[in-house]
Amino acid sequence: FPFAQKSVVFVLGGPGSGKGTNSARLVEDFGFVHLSAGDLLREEQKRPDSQYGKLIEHYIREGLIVPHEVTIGLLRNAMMDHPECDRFLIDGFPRNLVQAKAFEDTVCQAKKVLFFECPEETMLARLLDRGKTSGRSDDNVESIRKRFRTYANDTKPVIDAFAKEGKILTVSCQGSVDDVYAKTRAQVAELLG
Ligand code: UP5
Ligand code: MG
Repeated sequence: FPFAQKSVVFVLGGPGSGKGTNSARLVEDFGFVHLSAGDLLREEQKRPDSQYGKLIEHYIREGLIVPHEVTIGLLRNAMMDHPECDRFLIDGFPRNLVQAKAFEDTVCQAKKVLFFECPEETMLARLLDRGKTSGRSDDNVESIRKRFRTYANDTKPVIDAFAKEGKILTVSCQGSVDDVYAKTRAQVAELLG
């Protein structure tokens, strides 16, 4: 499977910054395949014969980063399920520098990184609101605080590293869903030419 010929855009930003919401709309407008690392981990966790179920459950509730071999394996398999597609949005990954290097060494380089910049208080409000109906084990105040800590300690350095490579496209998450998506769409339209 020729990963090197694929065009991969990482979608990063803090918990609740709008990665999933905007990725779903980019799929409609630009024909990306959207792979959320978190969604893939939650699906794997639910699979009755998964050897990783308990481990994933623990890491997600604690806001910790699942060992990258697991996540990269899921992402590779999901990419191979779409041999016809040459554009992938990889959402919520890589979350630390080790994961970033492992993916770029063994799968492929990212073309660009979409970064949703969002203040913590906005993310907190959105996640607590979503938590009323999401059923996600990590949409509660304690888990959200832990997710923020992991984001600041481990994921921000990934964004800084990609910024040094000139790969970051920043979108402010302030404004309505439609406003934020309009800014996102414009950045991606320019990227794809
Ligand atoms: N919303 C969105 N945009 C809005 C706007 N402009 N105005 C008002 N409301 C807006 O959005 C969050 C909520 O805000 C929604 O209710 C939405 O309607 C509203 P969403 O688009 O879902 O934001 P997103 O950034 O996708 O938030 P998510 O909670 O998915 O981010 P996380 O990064 O926390 O979650 P993820 O699923 O990526 O990861 C979960 C866990 O999995 C991690 O904490 C970690 O434990 C584990 N994980 C790994 O270990 N490794 C990985 O590589 C990936 C994940
Ligand atoms: Mg998400």
